[in-house]
Formats: sequence, structure tokens, C-alpha cells
Amino acid sequence: MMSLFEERKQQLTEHYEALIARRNEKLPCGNGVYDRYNYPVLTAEHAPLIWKYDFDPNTNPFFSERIGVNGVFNPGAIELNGKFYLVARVEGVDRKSFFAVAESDNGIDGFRFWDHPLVMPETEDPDVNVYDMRVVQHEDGWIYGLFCTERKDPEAPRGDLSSATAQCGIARTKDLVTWERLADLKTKSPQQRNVVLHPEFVNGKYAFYTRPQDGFIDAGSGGGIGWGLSDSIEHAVINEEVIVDDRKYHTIKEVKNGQGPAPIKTEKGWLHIAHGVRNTAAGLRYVLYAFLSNLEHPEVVTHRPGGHLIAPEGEERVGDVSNVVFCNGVIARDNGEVFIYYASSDTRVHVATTTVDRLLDYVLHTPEDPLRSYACVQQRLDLIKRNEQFMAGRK
Ligand code: M1P
Repeated sequence: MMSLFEERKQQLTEHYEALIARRNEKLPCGNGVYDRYNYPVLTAEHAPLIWKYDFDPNTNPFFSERIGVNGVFNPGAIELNGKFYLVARVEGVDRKSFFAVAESDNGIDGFRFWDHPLVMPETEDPDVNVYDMRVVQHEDGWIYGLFCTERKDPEAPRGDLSSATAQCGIARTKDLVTWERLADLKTKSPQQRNVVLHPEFVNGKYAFYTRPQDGFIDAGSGGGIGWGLSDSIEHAVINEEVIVDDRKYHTIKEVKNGQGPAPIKTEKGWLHIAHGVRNTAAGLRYVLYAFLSNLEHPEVVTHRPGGHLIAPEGEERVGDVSNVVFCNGVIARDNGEVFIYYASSDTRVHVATTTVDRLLDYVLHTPEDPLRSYACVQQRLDLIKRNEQFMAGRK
């Protein structure tokens, strides 16, 4: 008879392999801008069993989990040599996040984590928590990972064990395996999250999208997507930070917003995916939105489609931090395909597929938010009128 250890090991291994082998399916009846898929591409269950279980029956007779994984979300993304890589935020049951690389041949299913999580070297001021890496292939030849490094707030009053400071950690690699940690970004803001490296030099300098904020959660008087230049990447310093996409009253980004992945270069400009946060009686609601900026001046926004691009739907609405979609990873392929990796409710990762043409059509032809109900009705009446005229003309 098989021991309990062997029985459980076999069952869990079969379950794990079936999960990785499961084909994903495009969902019908999308909105035309992008397609959603039936299954998440990465979940806590995708964490390899050897990360969680002691495989020695002498020390683990019941094949019990030893170090659990709570969630897998907010991945950076990159395509290298025709393979799709996600550098995911893996959160242990101890609440600490770390990075790990998952690889797939087609970008929509079959994602399998590499055997070892990524080892991110520390600076002299050790990180307590690291998360939300933006992976950028820069024109200087390096692949950079910019991420949030969180530490206990040294100014926090005694007994306050929640206040933290968030800053931007920077590391670089050539192969996603070995990472060189550089100095954290320095800006004048007391807190920074959602910092993203622009993939090209601007005026010969490294260019950053930032998100200055007063507090760890609250943007306070700060917020908005910022922009700044630095002479160096090894010791990056932004002396002047300007806001390029502001928060606005009664919009999807009234509370805060942040650049998602590095923008996609297109003929019409830089295509950005960002997240916007609004308040509700049920807490904060995070959605994704898109905008376009000028090719020569990436800090100048030229088109701002109103409303959200992706909002949480169905099971996406529920998780550790419910009513959240968040994106810090996108893959734009040479053939024009775009894979948007978005996480739902700080729990799991999904993919939405589209093309540069479809996204450009969306940003160029979706009207801006006119900011008042009356003006929104006028906007919709205008669409209806044009449709009626077009349809009458065809009869
Ligand atoms: O919980 C939702 C998101 O909250 C933070 O994003 P922001 O700084 O814009 O509020 C981040 O912690 C992010 O990881 C998380 O998904």
C-alpha cells in the first residue's frame, strides 16, 4: 500500500502538472479593444511544489506544506528569443513578496516557474518587502527591473507597526537570472511607487515615470504620474519632477494613479497603460486606463481616452485586496500583437490580448472624459445621432 506521503505527493504532482498543461481559451464577445481569457495565467497554485513542501519522508511524513504561497500577481513582462517571461510578485504566507520568473512558449498558457525564485541583492539599507517590478529592455543594452522597495518608516511613532516608506529599487540583468542591484532612485518626494524607466534616452539622459506621494497609501497633495531625468542609472537622481498625467475630481483616477509598464513605441506616439484609483463605499477601486504621448516628448500627453480600459470582472473582483486590477507588464511583439498581463485583486495574473492597431484605434477615437454628467450625455447623444444618420442613409 502506498504511504500517505507518497499518495499525497503523487496527487499534488498530478494536479500541478494538469494545471500547467491546461489550455487557455479566449472568451467570446469582447469589447473589440482586447480579448480576455477564461483562466488566469498565474496563480498561487502555479508555485512549484519544491518551493513549498519538504520532499523528505523522514522529515515530512505527511507531505505537509512547510512554506506556503499566498498569491502571485503584478508581474513585469518581457519577450526574449521568442519566449514569454513574467517576473511575478510572489507573496508568501508570511506576507513578504519576492520575485520569480515564469516562462511560456505562447504567452497565454503553460506558464511554469523556474526552479528557483529570483535572488535580488540588497542595498546597505535592506528592503523589508519588494514588489511590482517593471522590466524594461533599455536602449543601453541592459534589461532593467524597477520595483518598489518598502521599509518600516523610521519616523513612525512608537507602536505604529504599519507605517512604511516606499521607494524605487533598481536592478539590471542580461538574462533574468543574475541581477546587479544599483542604488535606489533619489527624488525629492518622501515616497515613490510605480516608478518606470522609459526604454530610450531622452536628451541623453535616463528618463523615469514616477509617482510622488506624501504617504505610504495616500497620495495626499502629491500623486499623478510624474516625469524626471537622471544623468546616471547607477546612482539615479531626479532633481526636477513634473506631473504629466494628473489626478482629477470624480474620475477613475481621483485618488491616485500610476504608470503601468514602460510605454509601447508606435508610429503615432508612446502608448501607455496606467492604473487609476477611485474611492467607493466599499474601499478603493483600481482600474486600468490608457493614454498616448508624443514620440519626441514622451512627457507630453496627446490623447486621453475617458474612462477605464480594463476593470475587474467576475472572479477578478475578489481577492486579498478586492476590486483591483493592476498592470505592470506588457509584451508588444514585432508582429504588432500586444499581451497585457494584469493582476486581479492582488491575488492572480490574467492576460488580455490585442494589437497595437486596436489600442491606437482606442486611444485615438475614444472621447476624453468631459467631467460632467450633462456633457457625457451630449457625447453619447452625438454618437447615437451619427449612428442613426448612418443607418438611415443605408436603408
Ligand atoms: O492593492 C492595490 C495596489 O496598491 C498599490 O498600488 P498604488 O501604489 O497605486 O496604490 C501597490 O501596492 C500594488 O502592488 C497593489 O496591487
